[in-house]
Parts: sequence; C-alpha cells; structure tokens
Amino acid sequence: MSGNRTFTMIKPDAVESGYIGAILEKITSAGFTIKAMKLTQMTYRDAATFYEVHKERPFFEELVTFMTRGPIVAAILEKDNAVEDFRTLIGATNPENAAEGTIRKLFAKSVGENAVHGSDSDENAEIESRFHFSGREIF
Ligand code: IDP
Ligand code: MG
Repeated sequence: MSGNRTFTMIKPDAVESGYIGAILEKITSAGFTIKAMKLTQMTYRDAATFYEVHKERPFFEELVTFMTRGPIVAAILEKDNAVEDFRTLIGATNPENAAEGTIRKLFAKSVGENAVHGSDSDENAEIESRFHFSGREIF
C-alpha cells in the first residue's frame, strides 16, 4: 500500500445519528477515493486491540465501550498526502477545538464521541487497514 492511503471509521455516534451519507459526501468532495468500505461492528476484543496504544489512558474503557456499542463504517481512502489531508478534514479530537467546516466540528458530539477516526501516520494507516480488510476487499 502506498503513502497515499489512509484509514477511517465513521464511529457509532455518527452512524446512530444518520450521518453516514453526509460524512461520505464531505470525504469524497474533498478529493478522497474510497478503495474499500464496509458497515461492521467491532467486538470488545477488536476495539481493545485497535486502540491498544491508549490502554493506559483513563478514557480507555469508555472508548472501547463506545466503539463497540453499535455499527461503524470502516473505509480505506486514497488521495495525495492522504493521512495529513484527512486529519485536516476531520479536525481536532475535541470538536470544541475543531476548525469550522471540519467533519468533527459539524458532526461530533464530544471529545469521546467524535464522529470519525483518521490514521495518524502512513504506518498506522496500513496496520489499521489490514486490521479491518483482507486483500481481496481492497481496490
Ligand atoms: P484522534 O482520534 O484525534 O487521533 P486520540 O488521542 O488518538 O485522538 O484518541 C483516540 C480516540 O479516543 C479519540 O478519537 C476519542 O474517541 C477518544 N478520546 C480521546 N481523548 C478522550 C477523552 O479525554 N475522553 C474520552 N475519549 C477520548
Ligand atoms: Mg489517534
């Protein structure tokens, strides 16, 4: 996988609120191409593994409980400079600090229930993509 891909999840809060279509519209309008996508639900073990880097943080249990409470949309996105440009498109972790027009400013409820995930490096984009998708699901 090249450095022009990133991985995203539309999180349970945004799926519950009916924002899948609106968020995908923001993503594709910003020039990202969808290379893989599915509606799925993470198990406790999936989410604990995915967010293992945060396991010592005080919000870890809250995060895993939140991320497993309903379906998510997982997707691999392609664009030049994908990781950085997608982090700009989604905005700061806490929607109160997110720039106007960003996905989190528009759709997030709180620092925890913040509508979308975006990989923070090319290396993590690849690890996270492989966590959710097998080779034949990726275009
Ligand atoms: P990021 O998603 O912007 O990269 P991270 O610091 O990697 O932010 O945190 C991962 C996720 O953990 C956040 O997207 C959010 O859902 C959750 N989270 C981060 N900080 C807090 C917090 O203080 N309380 C509750 N949940 C949090
Ligand atoms: Mg992160």
